[in-house]
Amino acid sequence: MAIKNAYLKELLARVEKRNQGEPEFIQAVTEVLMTLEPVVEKRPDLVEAGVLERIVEPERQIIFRVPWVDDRGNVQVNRGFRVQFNSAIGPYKGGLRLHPSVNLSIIKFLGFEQIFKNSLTTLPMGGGKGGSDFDPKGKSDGEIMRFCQSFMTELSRHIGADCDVPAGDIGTGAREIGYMFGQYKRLRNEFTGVLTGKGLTYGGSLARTEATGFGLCYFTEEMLKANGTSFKGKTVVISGSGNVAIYAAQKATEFGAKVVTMSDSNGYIYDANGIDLACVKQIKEVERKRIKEYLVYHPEAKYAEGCKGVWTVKCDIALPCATQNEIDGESAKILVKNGCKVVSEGANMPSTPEAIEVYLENKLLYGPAKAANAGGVATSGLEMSQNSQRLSWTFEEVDEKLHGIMKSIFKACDDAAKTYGMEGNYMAGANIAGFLKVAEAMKAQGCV
Ligand code: NDP
Ligand code: 2IT
Repeated sequence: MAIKNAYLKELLARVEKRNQGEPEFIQAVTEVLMTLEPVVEKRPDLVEAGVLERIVEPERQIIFRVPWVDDRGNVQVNRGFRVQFNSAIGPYKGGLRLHPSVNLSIIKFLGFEQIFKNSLTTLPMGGGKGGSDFDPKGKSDGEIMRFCQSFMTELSRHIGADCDVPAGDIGTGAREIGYMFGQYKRLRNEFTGVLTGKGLTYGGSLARTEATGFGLCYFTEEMLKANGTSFKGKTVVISGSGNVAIYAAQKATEFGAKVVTMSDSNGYIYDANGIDLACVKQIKEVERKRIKEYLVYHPEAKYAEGCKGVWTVKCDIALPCATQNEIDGESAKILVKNGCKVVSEGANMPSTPEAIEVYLENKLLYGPAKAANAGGVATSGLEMSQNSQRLSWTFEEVDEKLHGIMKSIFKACDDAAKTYGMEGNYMAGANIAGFLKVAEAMKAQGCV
């Protein structure tokens, strides 16, 4: 797929020139612009209002030094980021990624996608993302705490419950959010909902931990239902073994599927009997060990080094839940050859453009990340509502709201794809539906 519309082509060329050396960001923008062709043709008013030129440029980008002292008394320095991309429909909202691969390109691609994802949730949240190239692996609790405190010391100047509300992402879970929240409260002398994904004893929402994985399965079940099928009896391949992967595996299993793989950045496990999730939770959430440990509990399972091999396992449904560009064109072809009919994305941008081509050519049901993994941030939005009300809802209330939101996201994607002549292309549907709400808000608020 290439962009044909002259205006969009020229806009993309300008984005490429202005953001050289940022391949992930350019990849994310290219995909969105490509699918907006019919919108640009139907809505010259949005083009005239300069919405597209403005939406590809972050409102504000903050890059800062994060100094901290390790357990040996040595000074370490990391780089911190917060990209406040778009606030047309609400305060900036999006996670914080802690991973050695983090750079401006990665934070910008995530922040850009977050604009459309947050719009799809139906809740009033703008788009943002942040993080650091800090590697939490192998660090002591004390080191994690000192890093988080230093990171928040600078970040606290730029965020706030009505301005920008960060949350978790790769490498940032409840422990890290807790240390960051404590530091923010101490610095500002304010107990507010400035972060989501908080612990349940200090303002966190029930079901936030489960939300992204559960939401992914709720979205996928809707997509399957609309196409006359369901999770029941299907074999599912999942990558990753973190927050998203674990709760996707749990809900897919509850829906009657058999999950046979999970992975980490070292390799993957294959259990023909279906993954024992209690065991994965023990290894990952309690012991913080590698997925290979699964063999200690289940010697009959198989482990293979390298994470790409997970896509060679035969399945009906693939749920990538680890990281960006984890499925390339070659892996997509192997999935199709092995009979896979559905790819639904828990991770952000896990499929390369070549992989997406393969899905579309072979008429797979393809649930794009912006829609399929929006349950996490949607539940963060519900946490913000509870914090504002100073109330907390039951697990069942939050889960029911999440389920309703994921159904409405699927419907929005399906309807937009049909309205713009691309029935069944939920990627185009998600981009268009997410874009239109933000674009109307940007137009109404004038050139800001
Ligand atoms: P976690 O840190 O809990 O888990 C990440 C998992 O992915 C781990 O198993 C990790 O393995 C693996 N992984 C990370 N980076 C790589 C890599 N470069 N190569 C191979 N494997 C890798 O993160 P989450 O589960 O929260 O996030 C997973 C994905 O879901 C990300 O793309 C994130 O942006 C997205 N997402 C998360 C949401 C949330 O609410 N948490 C919401 C929406 C999307 P290892 O331990 O070896 O690093
Ligand atoms: O990518 C994502 O949507 C997240 N990491 C969750 C963001 C949030 O604010 O809950």
